[in-house]
Amino acid sequence: MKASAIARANIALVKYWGKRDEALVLPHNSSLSMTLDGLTATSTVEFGGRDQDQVQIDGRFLDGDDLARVVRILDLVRLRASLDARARVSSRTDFPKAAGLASSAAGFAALAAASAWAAGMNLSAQELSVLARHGSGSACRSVEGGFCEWRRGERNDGEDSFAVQVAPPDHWPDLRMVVAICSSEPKKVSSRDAMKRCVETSPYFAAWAAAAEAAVSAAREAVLARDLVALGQIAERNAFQMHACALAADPPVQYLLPSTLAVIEAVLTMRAGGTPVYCTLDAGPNPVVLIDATHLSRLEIRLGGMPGLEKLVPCAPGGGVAPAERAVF
Ligand code: 2P0
Repeated sequence: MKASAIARANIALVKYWGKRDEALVLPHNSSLSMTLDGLTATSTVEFGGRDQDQVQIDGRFLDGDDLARVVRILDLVRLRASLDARARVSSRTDFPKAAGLASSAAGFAALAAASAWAAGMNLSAQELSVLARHGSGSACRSVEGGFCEWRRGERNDGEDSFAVQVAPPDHWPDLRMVVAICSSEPKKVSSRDAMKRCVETSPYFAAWAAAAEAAVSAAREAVLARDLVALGQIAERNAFQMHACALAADPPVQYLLPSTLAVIEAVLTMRAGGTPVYCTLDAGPNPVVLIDATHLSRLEIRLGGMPGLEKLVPCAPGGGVAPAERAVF
């Protein structure tokens, strides 16, 4: 009744931003992401031997809403496995949380797999993706490696809302997503609250969702063709559209720092100078730069020493959830 899983973060090239059903975590639009080879979360789950669920992340015991999100996954697993036992859960992440990096995606993908395996269930990738989605929307895209498309689905019960792999990691091994860490402080407004505010108040929300839905098939074709120029244009435009939608919310959702804009400016300048380089930006101040591995050192030189830029974290395409070699406990 004990199992451990490792999963990796993903960064969206076409973003998920806005829920049509908050309880079931169903998105308004489909999205497409790359699973990263670094930035991992490991989760160990053990059922039995206690009278209530106990959950730790990086040594901290969860309570309130954070605990409820994990218990929701455990409850779904217990229901499906006809299991009554409470669980001990402990997860460990190797990157800064709540800094615009998708730690919840890796964490909930690892949790979904570890809890299903600990309950003795051998679920398909699709079933794990649905399960992970209940914890955090973007987690459904970290179940598989490489390039994944989360299809929004049409059903009210969410059973057709899961991610599928578009291409495995070795399809495009030279693509890099370079996380430019401008701040590793927790963000002021969570993605969950920010996207809710956008759905409810941004006059641009409908336009955002329609444009993002249309961008997914174009992004899929660009991934399959390994076309960095096409993919970069789609991803960059999509990220700016998401932030435009967020800035137009009431009150505005503003994640950008001066150093965020400086990195974006540097990327635009490099591109004007002939280097194929693009950026995307999640719900936080840390731009993620898309570039081919052969041009990585050029980027590092260009951004090196930039005020306010803490660190560059280059990531290649990574794998999906897998049994962890070392348990957290
Ligand atoms: C994404 N983000 O597609 C987008 C882009 C942030 C910006 O998915 O409320 O932590 O738990 O479903 O998955 C972050 O949102 O939100 C996210 P919930 P989640 O990666």
